[in-house]
Amino acid sequence: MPLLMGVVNVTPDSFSDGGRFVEAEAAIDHGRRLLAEGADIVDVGGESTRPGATRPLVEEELSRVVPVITTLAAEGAVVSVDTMRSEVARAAIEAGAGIVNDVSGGLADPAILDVVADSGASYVAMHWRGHADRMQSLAHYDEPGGVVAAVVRELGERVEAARVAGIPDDRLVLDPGLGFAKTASHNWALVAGTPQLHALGFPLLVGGSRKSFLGSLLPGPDGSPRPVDDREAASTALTLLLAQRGAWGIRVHDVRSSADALAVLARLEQERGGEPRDR
Ligand code: PMM
Repeated sequence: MPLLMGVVNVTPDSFSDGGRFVEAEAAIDHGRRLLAEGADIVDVGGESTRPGATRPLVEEELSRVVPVITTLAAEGAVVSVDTMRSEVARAAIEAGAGIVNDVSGGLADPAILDVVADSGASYVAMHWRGHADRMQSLAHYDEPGGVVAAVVRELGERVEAARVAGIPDDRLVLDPGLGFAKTASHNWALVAGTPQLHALGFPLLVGGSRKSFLGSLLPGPDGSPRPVDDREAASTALTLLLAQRGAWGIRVHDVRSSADALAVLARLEQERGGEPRDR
């Protein structure tokens, strides 16, 4: 069964004026809950990468994530840090993070690859073409083979960069980056294209939970996309099919529903005597 990576966003909560300590405590509690619900990894991030988001200062990002990582790692959790910045990756590893989840695959701050290489951490290289303020203008995939061929080629380049920096292959995970410089149909093509992604020869992490392509799949009577907080059943369905397609890890907001779905699949596989899955 794939690993479940539970999302812990440490971004300012507009409903709370309790300041930094309250924000960290809320994130730590949330992380603990996700672990209790069956998360294998908690992914702690201090920068929103939603389309159009602006970037926090590096000091701001550090002060958001480090206390949360320190506490959760000290309690024995496997923690990944969701960052594109080498300074944040370094501090996070010192605080106990075992995985650096870089949505830019080393393109935003190439020094992050050296930081990872010098540590024992694993590295998730996601497919990315540019920061959130301009990424939707980069969603063009005109080469033969379309988005799947382009993502395979561009992820292959990130593998080379990681190798040059000295990151061993057995510490590398790849991610097609659903929603990052991708339209809804690009995302579906990538979900359907997992066999080509697997052919790169690395474990695959996929994050589709609550993303807008699920919202546009499920429009309301007036044609407007399903709101973000009402995409859970579709997110769970996606977990199940990514598991059947051989994903190594699945990044989700609601761990409980995905863990339940994986329990159903595991039980069926047990019944079938471990027959290989369809990809
Ligand atoms: N998506 C988001 C943030 N980090 N990391 C990986 N590896 N893969 C993803 O798809 C991914 C990510 C953005 O999603 P959110 O704003 O819903 O957390």
